[in-house]
Parts: sequence; C-alpha cells; structure tokens
Amino acid sequence: MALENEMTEYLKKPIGEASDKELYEAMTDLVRNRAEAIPKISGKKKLYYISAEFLIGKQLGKNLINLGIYDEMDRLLKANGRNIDDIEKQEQEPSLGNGGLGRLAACFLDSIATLNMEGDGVGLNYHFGLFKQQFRDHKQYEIPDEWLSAKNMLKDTGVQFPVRLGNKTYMSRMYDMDVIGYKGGKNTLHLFDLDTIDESIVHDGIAFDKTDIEKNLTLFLYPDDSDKDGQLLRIYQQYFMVANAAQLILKEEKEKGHSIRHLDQYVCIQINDTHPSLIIPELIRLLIEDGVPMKRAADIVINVCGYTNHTILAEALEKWPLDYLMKVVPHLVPIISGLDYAGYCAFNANPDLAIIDDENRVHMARMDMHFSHSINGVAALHTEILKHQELKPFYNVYASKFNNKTNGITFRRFLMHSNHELSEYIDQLIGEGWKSDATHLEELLRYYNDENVLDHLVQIKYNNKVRCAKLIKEREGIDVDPNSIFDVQIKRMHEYKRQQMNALWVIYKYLQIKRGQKPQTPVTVIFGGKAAPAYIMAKNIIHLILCLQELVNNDPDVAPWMKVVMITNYNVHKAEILVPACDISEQISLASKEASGTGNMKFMLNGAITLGTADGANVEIRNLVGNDNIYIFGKTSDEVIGLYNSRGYHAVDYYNRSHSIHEIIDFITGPELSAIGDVNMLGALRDNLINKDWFMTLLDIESYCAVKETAMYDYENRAWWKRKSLVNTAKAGFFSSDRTINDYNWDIWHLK
Ligand code: 26Q
Repeated sequence: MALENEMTEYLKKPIGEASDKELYEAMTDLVRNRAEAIPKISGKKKLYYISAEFLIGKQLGKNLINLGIYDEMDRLLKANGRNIDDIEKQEQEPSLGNGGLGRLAACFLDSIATLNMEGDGVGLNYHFGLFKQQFRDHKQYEIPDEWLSAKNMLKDTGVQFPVRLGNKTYMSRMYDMDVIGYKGGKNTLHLFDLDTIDESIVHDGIAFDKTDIEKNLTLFLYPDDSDKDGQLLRIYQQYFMVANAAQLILKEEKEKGHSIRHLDQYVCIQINDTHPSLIIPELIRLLIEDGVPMKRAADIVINVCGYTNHTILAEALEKWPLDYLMKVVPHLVPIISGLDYAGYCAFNANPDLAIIDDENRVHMARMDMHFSHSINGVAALHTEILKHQELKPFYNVYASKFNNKTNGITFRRFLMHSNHELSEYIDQLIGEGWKSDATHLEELLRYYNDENVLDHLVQIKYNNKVRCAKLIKEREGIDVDPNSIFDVQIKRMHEYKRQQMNALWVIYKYLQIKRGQKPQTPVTVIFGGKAAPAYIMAKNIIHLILCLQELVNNDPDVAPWMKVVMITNYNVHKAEILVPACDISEQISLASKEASGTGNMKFMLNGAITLGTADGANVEIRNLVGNDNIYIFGKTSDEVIGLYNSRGYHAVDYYNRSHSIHEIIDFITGPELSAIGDVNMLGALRDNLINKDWFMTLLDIESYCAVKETAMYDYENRAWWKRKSLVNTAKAGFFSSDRTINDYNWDIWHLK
C-alpha cells in the first residue's frame, strides 16, 4: 500500500490511468529519491575505478532489484493491469561502452556497492555513446545514439574543474549517478562533460569536425582514430577523464582532512586497460606541484595504482607519439620523460622496458607497469600468457606485481533480472543463500536425478526461447521456432573472435541440407555485435552474415531446418533476452586471444552449454563443469603461440588440401551470395581468409564443424542435455563478480 501511495503521489493520478512513459518517469523519480536516502558507503580507504567505458545497461529494473522492491512493484503494476517489462522498455539504454571491458566495469560497481566497499567509478559522459547500429543493403551503418534524450539517473552536481587541454583551459562539469548495492549501501559513478559540446556538428551518420575540441570532446566513445586528428581527440578525451579524476580525488581527500602526501593511505586507483594511464603522470605532476620530490611522488603513485590488462592484441596496446602528447598535454611531457629516464637508469637502458621507444612513442602499458604496484590479467590462462609471453620482460623484473583476477558478472542483472523465472525457481529449490554467496548454487546438484526439477528447468528455457523469438520477430521480422536449437554468438565483431568461422559453419550446414542431410532438430543461429566503423574486415563479416541470413531464411529447402538471425544494434538489454534463451554458447576465439570473455559466464549461469576453444575463462569453465558438460575444440594456446612464433601457419595450404574447406570458402563468392551481396566485400573476405587469415580460422574449422555435430547430436538426448544444463548453472557461482571483487580487495585494494 505504501508503495502504491508513493507512486500515485509522483503520478498525480491512478496507476491504471498513466501512460507507460509516465509510469517510467514516476518509477525513476521514486528510485532516485529512495537512493538519496541511502547513506554513502565509507571505509578506511576509497577506490576510484577509472574507465573509458561503463556499459551499465538500463538502470530501472536493476535498481528496483537492488532496493529490494522489484517484486512488490511488479505485483502492484500487475494489480493495476500493467506490465513491468513494458515500463522498463521506456528507458533508453546508456550507451557508455562497447563490450566486455565496459560491462565488467559496470558489474564491478554493482558488486563493490553490494559488498559495502567504498568505491566510485570515474568516466566520461558521452552524449552519443557508442554509435547505434543499423543495417541496410546487408551492411552496417552508424548513427548517433541519443540516449540522453529520455529521463535518466544522471544528476548535475554543479561541480566543475579547470582542465588544461593543449594551451587552453576548459571548465568541466561533473554528472553523478547513484550506484545502489543489493541490499547494501551506495556509491557513485562520476561522468565528466563540457558544457560547450555541440551535438549539431554531427552529420552524415557519425561524422564531425574532429579538431573542434570545445564542441566535440565528449560526443562519442571511441571516435574514429584512423587519422591524426582522431588520435589527438582520443588523447584529449583520456586526459580530460583523468585530470578530472585527479581533481575529484584531491578534493575529496581534502574534505576528509587528509594530506595529498599520504594519498596512498587512503586512496587506491584501478586503471582499466591503458585508456586512463595518464592518471600516473598527472598525479605525479600534482604531487610535485605540492612540493613532494619526484622520487617520493612516484612511490606514492605506485602504492596507489593498480593496472588491469584486458588484451594481448598488439593493436589495442596504446602507443602515442610523443609529439602528439606534446600538443595535448605539454605539461605532462617533462614528467613522462622523467619517468622514462628513471626506468632507463634502473634497468640498464633495456629497450624492452622503455616507456618511450626509439621512435619516440610512449607505451602506455609500460608506464602502467612501472608505476603501479599490481598488474593483473583477467583469467588464469591470460595472466600466464602475460607473464611468460606478452609482458615477459616486465615479469622478469616485477614478478611480485603480477596477479590473476578471473573476471565475473553480477548475478543480480544476469540471473535475477534477466531470468526472473529461473531465479525464483532456484529460490524454491535451494533457498536464497546463493544471492549473497553464489557458490551455494552447487546445491542444485542435489536435483541431478530429479526428473521433475529437470523438466521444469527445460520448461523455463523454453519460455525464455518464446520470449526471445518474439523479440526476433518484432525487431528483425524473422520467424524462429522455439523448438529449434538456439545457437548464439553475441559479442563485439572481431576477427579474433571468429564470427567468420561460425558463418562458414552456416555455409557448411546449408550445403549439407541442400544435399538432403538434414539435422535431427532444426537450428537457429543467432549473431549480434557491432563492428568498429573503420574496421573493414569486421564489416565484411557482418555483410556475409546478413547475406547468409537472406539466403538461408528464404530457401524453402533449408529454412525449415536452419535459420540465421543477425540481431540489429546488440546491447545489454538484448543480451538479457538472448542469454536466457540460449542452448549452445559460441565462444570460439583463436586460443590465446580472448583474455577472458564474460558472455561465456552469463550463458553458463543461464544453463547454456559452452562450445568453445580452450581460451580465456573457457578453460576455467571446463575445469569446473568437467569435459562431459562443455564442448572444447581446436588448437591450444601453446600450439597457436608456437605457430605465430614459427610463422608456420599458411591458410592457403588448408584451402588447397581440403575439398570441403575449398567448397565452403568458394561459396562466399559463388552465384548464390553474389546475387544478394556486394561482390567486392565478399571477395575481400574470401581473399583474406585464403591469403591472410590472421586469426587462423581455417586451422580450426574442421574440428569446429565436427564438435558442433556432436553437440547437436547430444541435444537429441534430452535426458543427458538437461543434466548438462543443470551442472552449468550449479557450477557458475565462481563467476560471480562478488567473488572477483573480494579477490581484488584482498590482494590489491585492502579497502575495509
Ligand atoms: C584501443 C586503442 C585505440 C582505440 C580503441 C582501443 C580499444 C578499445 C576498446 C581497445 C580495447 C577495447 C576493449 C576491450 C575489451 O572489451 N576487452 C575485453 O575485456 C573483457 C573484460 O576483461 C574480457 O573478458 C575480454 O576477453 C576482452 O576482449
């Protein structure tokens, strides 16, 4: 009753008479005010998690859950003939991230607040976030994502800091969003912006004048950096983010009566990949300004900072030309040169450890490793590769700084919110203990031989597939059968993730069906993901998938047995509908290249079976569920690293040697697809697969097709499959981000 009164007060009319938009706005106000009343968490030490991305997803449903009023609100709305899902749909999803790195930051904020640790996020308030994806003529187009146009959780704090960019000083503005823990306290996500941003300079999709910092600085996440102006803009963004972070930290410390000279007693900073690395010279600069000697300043910063690496791909390890930094942050260049010189003296001029290389490029990750006390990878295999391959020179001199922190996901969003039915059924089976200690999910194994429970779980999966099929019909106009196998690959488009290998499997299966070899159960192959606007090959892969979608779904011989769906503008909200509906989770990166993956964990938790390579966290999933409950294929990371080192991989040999590979690859430019698509794009993709194939698709394609046959065959054995599914959910507790955050706190932050 209290909630109903509160709602009608905001609405000024009965619930049944309000529009969905009015209800959404009233509920958002209600959440904002409830959050206001929650005390801020305070502890011995405070963490600042600085990140270019916070892929936080829609806030309303998650906040209702964390406030403990989701079910009550759901009942109240139902009693008034309304549906909570329709109201949640009114929210625009904040487009502040790209993929795993940004989603991880969001899961971490949720867990930090839930565990009552004092820790805020610091990032940028991108007006158009990452672009919005559209498809036309089987190609990706990008348009601005106007996520700020609807009511949201941001608050203008009125706090402003002066930030020097180049030779001018700009005033920033800080917007805050409350981060409400599950039955816990409250922290803050701080997003910085400029008042002078001019959204009207964007034209023709997402093009704009890249030189006009005052108008463009926070327009987009990852503006195209294929030219110098784009690269300068990225450095401006990065410095703007950390200069604000530094001033916020010092302001808060001053308010608490702490001296900047004792920063390391009260503050820790986690550097999320290299994008916030300039926080290191910036803090050292501020300490020196305060009269602290350089060496002491560097030691304080080392004690404060921890660095997380998320990738071993060379192109993602940022190296900025020193003269670009000279233009953007002239006041930091003497500091960076000083830090480089200190390393030069300490390590006998070893060029592998130099921050500034002999081409005058500044290696951001190297600066992070010298001036942090902790360097972590994001899954066990990834950390081992960092230690013994990619970052070996640093491991040789800083072995004790290296540690692993296997990623995790928040079960509040990826089970309680996205799969409400399963979540409630789990409560019935084992109680609610799993919500505060996720390892309790193992108690589900008690039901390993309980056919009633297993069948109920199958029914929940089916219901989720019906909901997903509805989304696909509404958004993509494609009919899919909830009784088919849902085989799902949703993630950023990248050659190393090998969506192209899955597309080649579609061709393989298409040809089989055309020859009369039909699968026992029809299969629905679902893709979703965005390609970076300047990444030609990723766009070519999208093109192939969209052409296959058209060919396969319209071929009456094939469509009853296989459908292909490319989800438009894949985002967190769509993930929440796709993940609970999945039977087979595609995690098929080239071994050694996927640092961890976190989608793999979301699928596992929701009872999908992983089909993947021995890469990233897949290895840890296998160790937990055992070989009977996962499908692992392909070359190992040691084998792949060996092939790179010996330059022993030549895709063309695989193409020439195997009739089947030859046939599949040639199909890309054959008459069927040429009639649908762009022959230049398809030709470039085929050519790349035969002559370059940097991520060794053809190396693993045969074992991939073989294992997928096995998985589809096993799916027929329903008694077996439902047990595999149960084991996956039961063993997923390890991947709770609560566990990950406790590990960070124990080894790196020491917050409480
Ligand atoms: C770098 C230079 C220039 C422009 C852009 C970038 C850039 C942008 C985004 C580099 C990397 C990213 C994002 C990386 C990312 O999302 N990595 C993922 O992080 C997850 C969380 O740790 C892991 O699970 C994934 O394996 C990893 O791919």
